Amino acid sequence: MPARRQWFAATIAGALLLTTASAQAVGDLANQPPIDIVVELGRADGTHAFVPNRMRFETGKLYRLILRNVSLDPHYFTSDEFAARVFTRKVQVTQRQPDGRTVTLAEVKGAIREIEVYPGHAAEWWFVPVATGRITDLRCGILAADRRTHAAHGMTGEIAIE
Ligand SMILES: [Cu+2]
Repeated sequence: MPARRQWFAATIAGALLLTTASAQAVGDLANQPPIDIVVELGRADGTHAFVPNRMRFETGKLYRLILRNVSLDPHYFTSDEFAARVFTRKVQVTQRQPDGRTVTLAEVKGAIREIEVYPGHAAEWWFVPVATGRITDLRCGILAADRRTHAAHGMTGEIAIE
């Protein structure tokens, strides 16, 4: 390739790279395709737990945290530390149809601190983490039959935002 043409090709490649880089830098962070994370609330055998009870997120990425209650008890997903470190785009209340499709019943916008999901149902928390930290206050505060909280029965969790 002649030197002049090589220079031209390199300049075009450089310009394309620059365009791509700046497009990523100024993009709307809440409008990127979401990364799906599923957390089950409670177990089918009646154990009070978050499954998994350790989560990891990265700042700047959009997540769709699917909270699925697979038990016969209502459960909370409560974490003040987590709520303080994310930008919430929306929360969607969803319902599985008999044909397997999931439809959205409601969309809630604004700052969210906790979500309660009823037995057999699910909610989706769409958010972008904006601050890092190791979060240890994830819990479910619902009282069990023995008047102790689900958290006291082990329904707690840890979240890392990196
Ligand atoms: Cu619970």
